[in-house]
Amino acid sequence: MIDFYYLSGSPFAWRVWLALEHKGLQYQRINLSFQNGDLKKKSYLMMNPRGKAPVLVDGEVTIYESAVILEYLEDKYPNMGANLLPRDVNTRALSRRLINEIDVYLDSASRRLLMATLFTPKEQWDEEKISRAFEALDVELKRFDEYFSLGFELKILSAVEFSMFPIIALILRIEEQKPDLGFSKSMSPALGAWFTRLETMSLFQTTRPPHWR
Ligand SMILES: N[C@@H](CCC(=O)N[C@@H](CS)C(=O)NCC(=O)O)C(=O)O
Repeated sequence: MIDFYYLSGSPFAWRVWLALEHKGLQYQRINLSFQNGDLKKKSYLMMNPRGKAPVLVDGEVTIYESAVILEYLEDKYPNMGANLLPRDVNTRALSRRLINEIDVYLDSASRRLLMATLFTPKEQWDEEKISRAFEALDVELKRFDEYFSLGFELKILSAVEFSMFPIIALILRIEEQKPDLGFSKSMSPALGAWFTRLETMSLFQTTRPPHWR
C-alpha cells in the first residue's frame, strides 16, 4: 500500500492526489497539519529533509518533489489506470517541458501573489505589491495559452493538467479573499474554457482540498 503524505491546500500535494486517483492506485492519505508542525517533526524530516509536502512512500521507496513522484508512479505502474504522460516521445517531451515551466516560472509567480495576500494579515496588505505580483503572474499564465486551447480541443488529461489546475484553483481561492483582484475577468478565453471543463469533472471535485469545501 502506498502512503501519501498530504497537506490540504498545497497545489503540489493536490497534483499527486489527482495522479493517484487517475491511475486508480491503492493508497492511504495521511493528512499533515501545518499548524501542528507536522512538516518539521523529526520523523517527517527523515522522509523529506526540506520539510515540505507531499511525500510518497511506496514499500522501500520514499520520494519527495511532486513532479518526480508523478514520474515515479508512471514508471512503476505503467499499466495501471490511465497514463500520466503521453506515450509518444515528442508529446511526452512537450508535457515534461510544460511541467518544468509550471514549476520553475509559474509557481514562483503564484507564490509571490500568495505571500502578498493569504500569507500576509489583511491589514498589512500592500496593494502595489499585490498588483505587481498579479501582473507578473498574468504575463506568465498567458504563455500557456496555446496549450490551454490545445488541451481543451483534444480533451487531454495528463500530468500537465494535474500540475496546472491546482495553481489556477489557488489563484481563484485568493480572489475569494480579495474580490477586486480581477483574475476571473483577466483570464483568457482559452484558460477559462480549459478550467471550466476540468472543474466540472468529478476527479477534480472529489480531490478539492478538504478545508476549502
Ligand atoms: N517543489 C516541491 C514544492 C513543495 C512545497 O513547496 N510544498 C509546500 C506546500 S505548497 C510546503 O510543504 N511548505 C511547507 C514549508 O515550506 O514549511 C514539490 O513539488 O513537491
